[in-house]
Amino acid sequence: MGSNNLFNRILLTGAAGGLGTALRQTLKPYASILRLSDIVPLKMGSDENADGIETVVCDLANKKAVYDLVSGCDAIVHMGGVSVERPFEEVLQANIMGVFHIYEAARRHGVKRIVFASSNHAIGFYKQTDKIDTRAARRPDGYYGLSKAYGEETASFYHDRYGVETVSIRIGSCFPVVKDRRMMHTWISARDLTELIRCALYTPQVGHTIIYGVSNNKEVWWDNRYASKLNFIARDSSEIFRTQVEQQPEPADTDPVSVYQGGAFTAEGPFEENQASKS
Ligand code: NAI
Ligand code: 15L
Repeated sequence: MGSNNLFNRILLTGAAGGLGTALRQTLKPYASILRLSDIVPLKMGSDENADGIETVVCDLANKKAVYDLVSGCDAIVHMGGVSVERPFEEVLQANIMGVFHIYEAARRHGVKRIVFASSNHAIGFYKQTDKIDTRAARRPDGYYGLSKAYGEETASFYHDRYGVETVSIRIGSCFPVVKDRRMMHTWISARDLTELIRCALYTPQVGHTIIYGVSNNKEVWWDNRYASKLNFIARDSSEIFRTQVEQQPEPADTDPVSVYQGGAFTAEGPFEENQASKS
C-alpha cells in the first residue's frame, strides 16, 4: 500500500489507554474508518471528532469476541493489554491469550499487517552500559516483559507460517514528559510514535521487523540499524527535559533504576503474597 492510500478500516486496541487516547486522533488520517476497542467503555472527548470512528468493547481474553472484533479490518495497531508488571495470571489472559487471539483472528480474516506494541521490558535485563540492536537475545525483566517476548515470537511465527506481516515496536517510555533520569534515554514523544506507526503500517514487505520506539535522544542504548527499511526519523528529543530531571535526587549506583535498561521493573514481583490472598 502506498503512503497516500487509506486503509479501509484500522483496528486500534487499547484505545482507552494512555497511548490509545493519543493515537486515536493521530491515526485517523490513515483509515476511512478507525475501529477503537478496549475492555472498558470508550468515551470520546468533547474535542474529539467522531466521524469515521467505531467503538467496540472487547476483552482480548475472549477468543470469539476478538474474532468478531477483527472482522472487516485490514490492519491492526495492537496496543491493548496489561502495560505494567502484574501477577502472571493477569498477564497471561490479557497479553498472552490476547496476542494469540489477535493473530488467530488476523489469520482467519486475512489481515495482512499488524503493528504490535512491544516494550523495552522484553530486553530489560540488559545493563544501561550495554548498547544493543534488535538482534540481541531477549532478556525479559518480568512476566510483562515475557509476554512482550511471546508477542514478538508470535508475530514471527504468523509471518513465517501464514504471511501476516508485523512491525513490533519495542516502545521505550511514551509519556507527555520525561519523569526521571532513565527516561532521558528511553523517552519517545507521541508525535514520534505516531510517525513510527505510520512507517510500520505503510512500509512494504516488513516480514516481521523489530524496532526500538525511541526519540532522537542524546544518549540511547538501542541501535535500529536492522530496521532501517522503515525509514523512521525521530524529530523530538528528551533534552528539553534535562534541566528539570537533573534537579531530582540521584538514585544510588546500585539501584535497579540506575543499573538495568528496564529500571524498576527488574525488581517487581514475584507477587506470591498477593496470589495467596486471591486463591
Ligand atoms: P495503558 O495501560 O494506559 O493502556 C492499555 C489499555 O489496554 C487500557 O485501556 C486497558 O483497559 C486495555 N486492556 C487491558 N486489558 C485488556 C483486555 N483484557 N482486553 C482489552 N483491553 C485491555 O497502557 P499504555 O501506556 O497506553 O500502553 C499501550 C501499549 O503500549 C501497551 O501494550 C503497553 O504494554 C505498550 N507500551 C507502552 C509504553 C509506554 O511508555 N506507554 C512503553 C512500552 C510499551
Ligand atoms: C512500559 O512497557 C510500560 O507500559 C510503561 O508504562 C512504562 O513503564 C515504560 O515501559 C517504561 O519502561 O518506561
